[in-house]
Amino acid sequence: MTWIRIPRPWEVSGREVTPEAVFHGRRDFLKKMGILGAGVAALAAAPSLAGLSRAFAQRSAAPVNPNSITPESLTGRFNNFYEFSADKGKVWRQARDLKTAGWTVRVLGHVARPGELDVSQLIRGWSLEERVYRLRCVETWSAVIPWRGVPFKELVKRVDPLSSARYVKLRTFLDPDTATGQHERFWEPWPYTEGLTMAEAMHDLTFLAEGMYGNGLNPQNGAPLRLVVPWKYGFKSIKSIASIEFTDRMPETFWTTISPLEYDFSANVLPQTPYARWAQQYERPLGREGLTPTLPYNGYADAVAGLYP
Ligand SMILES: Nc1nc2c(c(=O)[nH]1)N[C@H]1C(S)=C(S)[C@@H](COP(=O)(O)O)O[C@H]1N2
Ligand SMILES: [Mo]
Repeated sequence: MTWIRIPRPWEVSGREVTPEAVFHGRRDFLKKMGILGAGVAALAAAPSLAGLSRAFAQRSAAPVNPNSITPESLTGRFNNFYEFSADKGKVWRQARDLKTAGWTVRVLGHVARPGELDVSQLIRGWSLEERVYRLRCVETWSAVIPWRGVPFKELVKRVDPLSSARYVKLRTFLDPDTATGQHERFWEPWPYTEGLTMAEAMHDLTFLAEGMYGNGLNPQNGAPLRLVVPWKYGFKSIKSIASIEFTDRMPETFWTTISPLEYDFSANVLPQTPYARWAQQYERPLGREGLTPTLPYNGYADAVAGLYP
C-alpha cells in the first residue's frame, strides 16, 4: 500500500508550506474514500487505496513526499508498550493475546455524564478523520504515522465535564495474566496512567485514534483506542485506554511516579532542554539513516505554543 503524505494546515510550522487548495482537495479525496463522513464500512468497501492515492497525487500540484511516512512494517514491530515487554522487538508478539472485543471505556470524575462507553458502538458513531503526525519518543527515535480517529475533544464534549474539571487522567487496562510486563514488573505503578490539562485535551491536535495506515489499530499500537498528542514525548500518547477521569488536580502518571526528577507532567518536546536521560536536539527516524534535528514542540509550535505563555 502506498501512502502519500499531504501536509495539513497545522504542519505549516514544520518544513513545508501547503497551498490551501491542497487541503480542500485532500478533504474531497477523503470524502470520496469514505474516511470523512461515512466511516469504516465505506472505507472497507473503497477501491484500491494505492490507486486512489496515485490518482490524487497526479491531480494535485502538491509538494507531497511519499517517503516520510514510516513503513508500517517498522511501527508495527518496534514498540514501547511496557505492559507486555520492555523489549521493543518483542511487544508485538506478546500483545497478540490482548482481547479487544467488547472493550469498554469508563468515564468518571468531574463530569456530567459518567458511565461505561462501548468502544465499537462509539466508533460507529464517529466521522473518522485521517491525520499524519510525527511521533517523537523521549528515547530519541521517531516515526511519521497516518492515524485514523477523531479529535479527542469530540469525546470530551460528549461526556460534558463539569467546570471544576481541570485535568484529564487516562488509564490503561490492568490484567497481569495477559500482560506479562505487569506480571514480571509487578512493583511498577500499574495501570499505566497519563494526563493532560483540559486546555491540552480540548486542543484540535489532540487525537483519539482507533486506526493507523487505513486499518484498525493492532494490539501492539494500542488497540482498540489510544491517545495521540504529537507535540509531547511519545509516552504521553497512552495506548489501550480503559478509563478517562476528569479531576480537579494534576494527576500522578506512570512515569512521574517512577522517576519524578526525570519526568514532568507536561513533557513537551523542547529540543534545547535535555529531558530524562537523553539530549533532545536530534532524533533518529525509524527506517532512515542518521539523525535529523528535533523541532520545538515536535514541529507543532505554531499550533500549540499559545498553550504555554
Ligand atoms: N499503555 C501504554 N501506552 C504507551 C506506552 C506504554 O508502555 N504503555 N508507551 C508509550 C511510549 S514510551 C511511546 S514512544 C509510544 C509508542 O507508540 P508505538 O509503539 O505505537 O509507536 O506509546 C506510548 N504509549
Ligand atoms: Mo517513548
